[in-house]
Amino acid sequence: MNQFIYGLPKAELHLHIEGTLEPQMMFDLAQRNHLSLPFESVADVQNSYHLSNLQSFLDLYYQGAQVLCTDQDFYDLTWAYLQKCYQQNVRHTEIFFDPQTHGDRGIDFPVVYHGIQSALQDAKTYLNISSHLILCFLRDLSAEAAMNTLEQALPYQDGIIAVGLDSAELHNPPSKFQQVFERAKSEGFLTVAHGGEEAGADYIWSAINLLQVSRIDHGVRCTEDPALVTYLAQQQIPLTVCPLSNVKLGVFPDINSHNVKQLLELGLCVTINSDDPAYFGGYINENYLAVQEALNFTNSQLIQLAKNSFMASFLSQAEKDKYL
Ligand code: ES4
Ligand code: ZN
Repeated sequence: MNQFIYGLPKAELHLHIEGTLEPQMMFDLAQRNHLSLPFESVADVQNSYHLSNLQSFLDLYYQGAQVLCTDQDFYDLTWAYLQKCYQQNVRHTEIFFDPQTHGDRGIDFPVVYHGIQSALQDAKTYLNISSHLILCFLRDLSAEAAMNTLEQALPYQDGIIAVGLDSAELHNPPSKFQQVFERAKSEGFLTVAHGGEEAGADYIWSAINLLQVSRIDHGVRCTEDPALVTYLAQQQIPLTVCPLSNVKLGVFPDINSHNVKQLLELGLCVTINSDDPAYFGGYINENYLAVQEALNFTNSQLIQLAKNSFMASFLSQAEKDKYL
């Protein structure tokens, strides 16, 4: 089974590049940038990861991201993730980045962008891995700050396919960003949004109706509203599900209770992804393996999940057809 999952060609559609910062790299980059960390050792970092909900994770994630300073740092971070993709037969990846996490501590947009983008270009050349970049707005910051970030991104639009919404979901509904997303769409960006992770089905509805998203990131709480499940199935609006993340952050009490198999069997276009693999205990194959062990997918269901990942991607139809 392990080999079967490893061998499947996959696309990853829900991956925060800052969430791939492994403790060893956190230490290396802190040293390179002459920054001190509140940890004694790599093991100490791992032991500090007591995650209980989204906010407890975000606090660690934003703290960790502070070691990322130069374009080389962003290159090294991204390149390490892309090597994982190569090892795990991820042929295409759509990566979120959070420019506000860096801009707010004086790291300018072009530094972040160029570091990530040059690793993506090298991955195409040397690893034959294709990619897209998705700019995420931090939804706990203001709509004005998001608009400002969008304006900073306009000169780099050729390399950014979509905008998304991440960070603390509760009390930060999609409606807060309706104008920003309208501007983004008018500039030619596609849209996605996290939804139905911490908050309920109403946030998924408003991401669809107010932000016209192409996909919902997470979306697992859609089952609280049968009419929404029917709509997602009919419209084949993809959900980018992240099983290990959901268990670590208490969205489900354990992996056996995860609803990803139920969603697949209800006819939804669900995909499996890793979210923040350095924090949640595994990259994409570990996510596939965890749900396979707990929920017993058939081989054809596993193939369906992998095909869904290409179908739900922002590749052109001709590029998708190579994998379907
Ligand atoms: C995130 Cl799991 C998750 N949810 C919301 N925002 C995020 N940013 C990074 N990981
Ligand atoms: Zn996420």
